[in-house]
Amino acid sequence: MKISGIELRRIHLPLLAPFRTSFGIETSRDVLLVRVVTSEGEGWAECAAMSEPRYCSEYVDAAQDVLRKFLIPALPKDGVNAHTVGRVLEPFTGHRMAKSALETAVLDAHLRMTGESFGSYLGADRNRVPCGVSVGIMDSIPQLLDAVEGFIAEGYARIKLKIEPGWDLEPVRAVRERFGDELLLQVDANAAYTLVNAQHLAKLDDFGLLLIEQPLANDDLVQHAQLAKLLRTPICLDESIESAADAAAAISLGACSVINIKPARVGGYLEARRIHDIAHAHGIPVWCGGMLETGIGRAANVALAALPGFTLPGDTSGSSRYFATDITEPFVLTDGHLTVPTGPGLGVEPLPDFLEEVTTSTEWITV
Ligand code: SMG
Ligand code: MG
Repeated sequence: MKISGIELRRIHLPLLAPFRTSFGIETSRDVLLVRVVTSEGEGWAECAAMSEPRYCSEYVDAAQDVLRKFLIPALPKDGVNAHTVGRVLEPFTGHRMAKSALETAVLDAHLRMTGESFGSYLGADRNRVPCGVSVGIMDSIPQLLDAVEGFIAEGYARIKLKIEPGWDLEPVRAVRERFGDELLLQVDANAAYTLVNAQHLAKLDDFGLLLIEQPLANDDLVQHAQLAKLLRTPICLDESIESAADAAAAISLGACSVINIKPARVGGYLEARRIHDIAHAHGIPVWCGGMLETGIGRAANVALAALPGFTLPGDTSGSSRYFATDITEPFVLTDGHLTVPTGPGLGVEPLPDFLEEVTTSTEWITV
């Protein structure tokens, strides 16, 4: 496969409702799309980087910059596939979301050429996946209960509540009391606490949560291991796990007993599958995280979520949880599940007219 060039396209999509986490509020998405044009056809991917470096150090302008200046120029002229992309990008430190987008677009082009779907390529063993929904921090408990009630009515298989100091025990208690012990419920702190808060976090043990996600700072593996000894609620790591090596370290330290796998955070779907394999071999359940993706990113995430080790519902919600109109055919929740696309590659593509409508810039880079 020979790459002739790569288009970096920015789109702007308003979110249907603001999404508040412990690190900030997202009201719209400024998404970088990567389109690889090869001798055999095209491939698409979405870069998960947000507008500001809050969830992690990457942000969308920087991702476009590093792709333009370093990552795309490093690609070989010919004979490129997803594995070679990973290898040639290895010397560049960090920038995993940018790397993931490039590798995924090349993989999509390759799979469209061979006619295989992402799910089949990655090793999916199911044709649909149960889905959860991540519920942001709200202004009041009644507002939160209304939101959760709506998601349960839509059929979501589990609820994740975003928490932060001052918005933790009360919202969890209120949701438990209102919706009962059967509801699959978990929380995500996005690194908002320190080990000093251990006694407070231990009070969450009373609520039968599936897990607490990323309570402490991203680089605090050792302290997560200490916290794990003080809580009955299982600790799940998100931000802390940037590679298969990180996953192996976290598991052997006892820093987590569950892993949220986000392909973008770890540099792509190949590394995501390695993490899945390591976790599966250790009996550590994994689930697929989300970065408020459009249908392009969602398609690949849903395929990954169909691998055998993904035993917990992911943050792979339907398109209508995010956008009035998605840039692909929408992903629609049916009976709490999304269907794994079966067409070649991602199995979805942007709808051309709507894509043009939401595009804010395009840049063409000849390879
Ligand atoms: O895609 O539904 C989604 C969002 C899921 O909560 C979610 N993501 O830490 O897991 C997480 C956050 C990171 C993105 S917040 C802007
Ligand atoms: Mg998280």
